[in-house]
Amino acid sequence: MRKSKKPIVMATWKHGYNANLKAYEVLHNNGIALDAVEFGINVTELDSKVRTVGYGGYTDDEGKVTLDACIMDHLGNAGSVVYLQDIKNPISVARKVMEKSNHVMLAGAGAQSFALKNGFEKKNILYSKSKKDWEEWVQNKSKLKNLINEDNHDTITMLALDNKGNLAGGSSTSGLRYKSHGRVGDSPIIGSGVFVDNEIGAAGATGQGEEIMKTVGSFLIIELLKQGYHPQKACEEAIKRIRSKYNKIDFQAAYIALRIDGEIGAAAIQNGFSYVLSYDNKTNLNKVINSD
Ligand code: SD4
Repeated sequence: MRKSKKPIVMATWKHGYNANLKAYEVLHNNGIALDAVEFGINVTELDSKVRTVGYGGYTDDEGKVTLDACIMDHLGNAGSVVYLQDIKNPISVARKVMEKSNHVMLAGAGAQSFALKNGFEKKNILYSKSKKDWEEWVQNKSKLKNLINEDNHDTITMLALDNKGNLAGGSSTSGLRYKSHGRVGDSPIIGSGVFVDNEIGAAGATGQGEEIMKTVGSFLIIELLKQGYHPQKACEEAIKRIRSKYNKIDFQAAYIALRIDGEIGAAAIQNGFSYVLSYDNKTNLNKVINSD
């Protein structure tokens, strides 16, 4: 398949806008897709207004912020951290795991100790508002509904294609709000949260991680692209695999996909999902309407 040599970046949710601007700037200056993904996602991780990524993220049910992230490059290399505490930029730690260790995934205290040995600083990432929100939630748990909008779902997942025709993808999250202590979602799982195959494309997810993991959604999309599906149809099919298991669905899950020729796709279980696309020096927020 012909490779697009025009830089493209896609990211989930509207907060992906600033992340995309950064990533696109990297690509525009002849940077590589991997840097674009890392530096773009860093923007969201450091923004305390984004409540389910990095600093500012909601806590788990015990009042702790635990972060998950993964990154994958055009050679099929991958790095991931799960249940990482007190480090502001999990996507950068994931990249270090990929580049400086013999492993793909590091968890918890081990991931943190690896980060500290590799130049990251230990910081309190429990934002005052997140602490207050958790304290209120503990007092009145029943009030929290399973929200399906960006107040609850806003993991950043980003896919980038650079001007050499190389792809990269990454994801970073504090996971579902008030998740069980110790719970890990799809976002740091290679093949579920993100998958990159430089022969054909990249795909990534956001939403209810349990459902994405059970269907290995991002890898599925890449396999469908290999079978000839357009990225839009591949995302829709991956959503169908989740939807077909339930009569009634009260959670959100969504996918984005980017093929090496520049074709894209996005699909979601519920209305309300949006993604940001940067291409041809333009950056736009796009709403995805559930086609059912
Ligand atoms: C998770 N997939 O931890 C993440 C949550 C998410 O938008 O994407 N929210 O399950």
